Amino acid sequence: MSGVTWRVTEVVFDAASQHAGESLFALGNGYLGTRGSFEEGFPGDWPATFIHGVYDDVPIGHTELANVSNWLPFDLYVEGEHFSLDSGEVLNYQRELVLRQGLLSRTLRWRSPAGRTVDIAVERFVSLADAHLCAIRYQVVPLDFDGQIEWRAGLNGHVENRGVLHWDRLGQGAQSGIVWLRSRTRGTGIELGQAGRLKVTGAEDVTHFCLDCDGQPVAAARARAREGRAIVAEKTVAIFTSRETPDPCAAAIEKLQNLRGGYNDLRTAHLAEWEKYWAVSDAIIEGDDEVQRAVRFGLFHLLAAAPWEDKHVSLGPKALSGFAYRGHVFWDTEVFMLPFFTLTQPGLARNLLMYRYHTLPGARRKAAANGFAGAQYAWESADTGDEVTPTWVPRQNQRDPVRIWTGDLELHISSDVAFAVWQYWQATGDDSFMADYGAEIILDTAVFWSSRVEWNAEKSHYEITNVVGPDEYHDRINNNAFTNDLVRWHMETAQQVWRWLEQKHPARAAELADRLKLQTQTLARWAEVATRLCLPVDPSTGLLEQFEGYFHRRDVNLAEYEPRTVSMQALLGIEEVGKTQILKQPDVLMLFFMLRDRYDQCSLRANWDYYVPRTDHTYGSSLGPPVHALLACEIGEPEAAYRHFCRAAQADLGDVRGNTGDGIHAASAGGLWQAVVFGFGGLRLTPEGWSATPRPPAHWQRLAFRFYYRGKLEEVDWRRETQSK
Ligand code: IFM
Repeated sequence: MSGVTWRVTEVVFDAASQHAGESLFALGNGYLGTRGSFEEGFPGDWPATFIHGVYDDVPIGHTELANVSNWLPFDLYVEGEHFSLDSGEVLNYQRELVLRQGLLSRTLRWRSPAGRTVDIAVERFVSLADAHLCAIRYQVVPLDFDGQIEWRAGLNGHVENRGVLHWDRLGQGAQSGIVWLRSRTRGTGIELGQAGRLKVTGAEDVTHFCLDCDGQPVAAARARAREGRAIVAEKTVAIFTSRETPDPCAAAIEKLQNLRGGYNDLRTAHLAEWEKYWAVSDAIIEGDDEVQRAVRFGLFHLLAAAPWEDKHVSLGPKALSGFAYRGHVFWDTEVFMLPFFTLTQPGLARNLLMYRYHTLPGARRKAAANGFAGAQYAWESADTGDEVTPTWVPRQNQRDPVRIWTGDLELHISSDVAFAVWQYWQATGDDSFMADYGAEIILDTAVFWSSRVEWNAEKSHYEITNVVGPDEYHDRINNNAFTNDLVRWHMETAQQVWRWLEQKHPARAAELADRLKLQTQTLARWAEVATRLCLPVDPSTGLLEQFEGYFHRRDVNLAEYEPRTVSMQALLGIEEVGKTQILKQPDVLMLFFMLRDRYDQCSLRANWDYYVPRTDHTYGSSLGPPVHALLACEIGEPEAAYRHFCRAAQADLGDVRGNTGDGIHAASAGGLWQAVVFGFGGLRLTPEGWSATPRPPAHWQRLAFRFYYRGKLEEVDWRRETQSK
């Protein structure tokens, strides 16, 4: 049995927060993710299953992960009365996600409108041992009657992405107790095949039959149940797409036909895989159960969504748990989530980076379309790597749409990806990845920057104008300190990578030199850009100006707007907030987060003191709090560190921004881990080795985590009692 910090439990179902519950209780297995909707449905629910890479066209947002046919439907009829939480009487209720095991369960006692009482226990999982299998076990105990129990276990093709229909149904049917459904995405032509079957045990007189409802084939069973005796139904579903096999429906049917054993066997194999993940990836915090649970909750969702087979897909800001951001991939993955994978599951990190390698053609198309050389990564990326950020989006209750500039101008993404490649290489020592894939990413994005920077003859320096930095409250700005300094790092690093490649892998270097048109002058140019790129810094204090003219924007005392329940952007409006110094999320401080070793404490202090009071911490971006938590540890402000950390920990479990229903905040989850390990754990990785100087909050009794450094599994295990001896 797992303890309380491994469980997310709900003891009262509140229909008003059902969408948040669907996100919190989502399951995933690196291939697909399914929201925590109820098997029998509930009015207004948003059930969804997303499969990595199954994108389809959509207006405005270009493309989105298409919600696939729902494999959950499992309806119970008690003497003909349909069980649902909005009918009859719910006498007790508990829903629980066991993070350690990837199991979602519900136990409840229900009295039907006609007065029959049953105990219900439903458990489900999406198999981590076989990504194409999902299973549900449904137990019923009649408490005050003998009578007929019927289950209908369906595959529901009537699904949508919030009003957008993505599927053409190609066929459905039943054979030897297995029901199946075939469909195809309308724009991208990806075929989906699902097959399901139902098995009932613990009752006499069981009749299995199939129903052929339009778009919803159903495997059903009817049985006589006796008072006090448990009767159990098991639904097993297999899912494939044409991304893996030419005939996904045949593959799904075959998978079920060849399956040996039942629910318990599948469950055992599934649990064993989760054990393997946690053996390395867990971060242990003793003395603070709430925080421990939140950290594990975040890691669960990251692990649940990380692709372990597919090297052409990546993680969106909601992982596979919700509709928001349409499954597009942002810098959230490389900067916030990836370090967790790089250090604890390097194979998964490599897959995620391979997605960036495979989408280089899209990045090259973007650079070329903008008149630049090399590769310019999309701010929002999907299957091909082409830019899929919406350009104009409708505003609620307003006539005019709003222009979204991030796709055009949030350029730092190209260096964020390069940074993640470098970090991965430094931590793993995976030279073959670097030579075969990583170097090309770093070099071709450097080629892009070299053509993008502008020479200002008057000031005799390079600059980068008209950009958006991490703080999206300000757009179309010049010389964003974060972007410029990251580009400086990028130009320096590209030279290093190039020299390494020439020395260690000369054939590959020659091939890339030819293809990317790299010459001796290219390197000299990178060196020049690195030294002469402008960075607005006050040399006496180390204070960086977020962008040119930032200090002249209106300074606002955020305390004057308290208490509030919405972001400063919602309060002041997009245009007005842009005229102030208010930040949506750390921008200059992101430099200190990412390039910690390039700055000293004095300069961190100056920038911390300036920018923290001007940041919209609670209702700005969820990416901010973990960054502030980590930096507060660095600067020696334990109380602030813990305050920001708790804010990050509550992002979903407390539904701080009221948008957990749209999907969990995966970047915040990855940032939380970084705050634990690099912040409170004080882990530092250098080319010479690693060190850790833990500085946990005063009430933590233990902080322990594992990580791979250059192929070796390492451990930090700090305990308060050993410290005080
Ligand atoms: O990538 C982030 C960005 O930094 C802030 N807006 C939301 C995006 C997706 O999480």
